[in-house]
Amino acid sequence: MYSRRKFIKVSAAGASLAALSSSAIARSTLIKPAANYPIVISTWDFGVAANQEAWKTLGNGGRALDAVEAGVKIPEADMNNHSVGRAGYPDRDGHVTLDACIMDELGNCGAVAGIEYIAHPISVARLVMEKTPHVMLVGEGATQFAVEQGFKKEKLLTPESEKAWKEWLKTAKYSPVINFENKQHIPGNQYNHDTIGMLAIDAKGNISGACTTSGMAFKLHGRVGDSPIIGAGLYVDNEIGGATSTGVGEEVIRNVGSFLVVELMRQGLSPEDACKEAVRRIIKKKPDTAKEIQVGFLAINKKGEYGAFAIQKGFSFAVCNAEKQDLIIPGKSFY
Ligand code: SD4
Repeated sequence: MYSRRKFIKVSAAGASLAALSSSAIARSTLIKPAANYPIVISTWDFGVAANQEAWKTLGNGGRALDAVEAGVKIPEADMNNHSVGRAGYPDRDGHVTLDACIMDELGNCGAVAGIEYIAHPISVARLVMEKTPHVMLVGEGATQFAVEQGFKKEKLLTPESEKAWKEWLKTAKYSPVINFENKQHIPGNQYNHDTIGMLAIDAKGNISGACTTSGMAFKLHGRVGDSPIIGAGLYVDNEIGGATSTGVGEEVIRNVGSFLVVELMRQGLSPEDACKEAVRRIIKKKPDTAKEIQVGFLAINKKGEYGAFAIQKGFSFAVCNAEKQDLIIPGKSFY
């Protein structure tokens, strides 16, 4: 565990580093030295376990990038989580296709979309970032790359997921359930969507983020949501902050949601107000659609302040820092 003394020392070093780099930043976003980090936040209450895993890295002075990768691998591996990773629900044709992206403090990023047979898409996304000249690999090419990198190719469709898919096929009605992420424990529920988006600031004040999902359950084969798209499902600017999203990805992509949230923070909005404004734009563009769906944004700024906002009530997020490792906060919403 990270000692309080060491924490203060490293935080102070991080804050002065941050202050140094702030000379390049617009005046409105000048950073006050603050000891609000290390910190990690993530979407939904299942983010608690993911945050705690990330904290093992952050609390020991590790890098935010390593923390977010390790953190989101927890729901990716969770056999009870039917919307992220291994046990994710399949698409309309019975394929489990996963989307993920990752972004670091230097603006490096990597992503995979529609990857099949690989349980940890976030780690493949990281290798796309680190080992290729590209940002995103999709479908078979992404799987091929993963196998070349030593990932195990395995069948991901679990008997439970297959059963749910066959049940869904009886009506084959595609209608995302609002806040499905919080309802997974309810037997017989309709399973439609879920994502973990995670943002961390390490002791040096550096920000990274990760986002991973199986996307909307029973989607068309080949459908890609916002989660692996840099700027939509995730965006990090180390001078300003980071943002991530959850919910119906099409509406997030239309508004380049996470990039928008970061840009709004650059203009001086608090994380919560920036998320609120991004949600407001989604509602304004398609008010009727918005009544039927959920979209939530989560953001953190360079000072370690965080906030969230969603279309519908029921969105929550998890926070972990030196003081408390299992905080769940209800997100505010318009409806
Ligand atoms: C998607 N945004 O594929 C994802 C799904 C999601 O909470 O976030 N669900 O559109």
